[in-house]
Amino acid sequence: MLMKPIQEDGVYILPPLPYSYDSLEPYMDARTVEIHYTKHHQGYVNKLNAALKEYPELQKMPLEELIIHLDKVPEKIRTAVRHNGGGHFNHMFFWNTMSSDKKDESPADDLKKAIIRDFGSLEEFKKKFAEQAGAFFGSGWTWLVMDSFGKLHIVSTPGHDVPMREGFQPILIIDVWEHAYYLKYQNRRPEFIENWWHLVNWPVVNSYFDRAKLKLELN
Ligand code: MN3
Repeated sequence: MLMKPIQEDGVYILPPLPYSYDSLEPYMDARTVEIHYTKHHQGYVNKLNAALKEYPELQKMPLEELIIHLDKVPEKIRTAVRHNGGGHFNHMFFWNTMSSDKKDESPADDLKKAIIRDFGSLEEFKKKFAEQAGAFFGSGWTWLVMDSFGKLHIVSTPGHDVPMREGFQPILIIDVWEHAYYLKYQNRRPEFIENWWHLVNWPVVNSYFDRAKLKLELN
């Protein structure tokens, strides 16, 4: 089951991971997944809750709205919400777009057509995506996104920033913070990215592509 924001009495809880810690082996090792999920991701959820503690009206806002419309968040907690709300959202998106069912599928026809239209070929897209993710300086994320005209782009965001603030809809994401790969790959981020392709959950990515079109009313 896909991860989505879950709250109990306004307090966010870490949703269950859609697979076991060891199920992304050998491309992503169990120890990395466990620490990433139980320490890093949990940490963002905890800090988001701490920031929202005194603001029941913000606890009621959908998480995505909260991190897009940071102007609605009081300045006192804005940075904390940006970092930790984004951290929670981005990690759920990341876990959801990977699968333990490593069949090496490819995108469904509609998405594949859009990728070929905007990047030339699936291979060229993968190459550009890997290059951008590999070259991104510091901690952040690389995304496949859709703009308001339906065109696909590869963008990177620092920290836990989200592309929706620039009007893009997210389709695919990779975590390029060192904590995502350091135990297994050390400084070899390009190797991590190359192996991560084996984990991409294309059926879910296809559903995010469809969702993006719906949100942008392009259907
Ligand atoms: Mn991470």
